[in-house]
Amino acid sequence: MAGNLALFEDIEEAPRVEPLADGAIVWRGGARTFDRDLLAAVDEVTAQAPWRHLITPGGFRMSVAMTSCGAAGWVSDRRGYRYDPIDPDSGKPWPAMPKVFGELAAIAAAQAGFHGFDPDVCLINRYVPGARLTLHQDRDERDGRAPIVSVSLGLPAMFQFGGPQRSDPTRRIPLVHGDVAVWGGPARFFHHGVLPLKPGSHPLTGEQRINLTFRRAR
Ligand code: MD6
Ligand code: FE
Repeated sequence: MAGNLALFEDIEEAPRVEPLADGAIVWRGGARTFDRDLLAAVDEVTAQAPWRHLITPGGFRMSVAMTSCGAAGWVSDRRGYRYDPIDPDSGKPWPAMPKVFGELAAIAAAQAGFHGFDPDVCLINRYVPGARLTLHQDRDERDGRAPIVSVSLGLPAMFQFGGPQRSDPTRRIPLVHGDVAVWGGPARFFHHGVLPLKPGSHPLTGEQRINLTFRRAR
């Protein structure tokens, strides 16, 4: 019996789509077959545009480390948050978006009914235990008709998903390695966040969670 159970634990479930809200889904396991390629591509990006902890316009250091690739990256300074085509740390354009990134993002968006998604920017976040992202909206992108596609790799996280108002009730959705959340259409500007990451280790990423978020920003 124990042997049979051990065998079951090795069988991975097929990816499946879970509805979250009108315009929002979680595609469970959707990125799993790409995981090694995605993580190798993250290493290529961070070799050119290393992880950094942004300082919020209010002067706080973010617990999440961040970098970007594509036509612009997410930057923050005394002037506020914005998408910038130049990485302020290198003075050069951000690394190009790896091919596997764009392909996965388009497939994932289509699972939620957003066909032809062609992201121009990917923000890459690294969470270590304790790192979190407070409830916020993604509303600085030029094209709000395009969805946000968010890929989870490594350690599991508890995602918070609310509504159009900050005060709307939030749901807690566990996101594990390979899960892809998509929100667009009526859910495009819904509040969301990530609760403090719990300690742990993942075979592919070690003691961290990597999140890729794709958008049409410029
Ligand atoms: C997540 N990320 O890490 C969700 N938003 O699961 C985000 O909501 C996010 O990673 C704006 C910028 C970068 C992000
Ligand atoms: Fe966000």
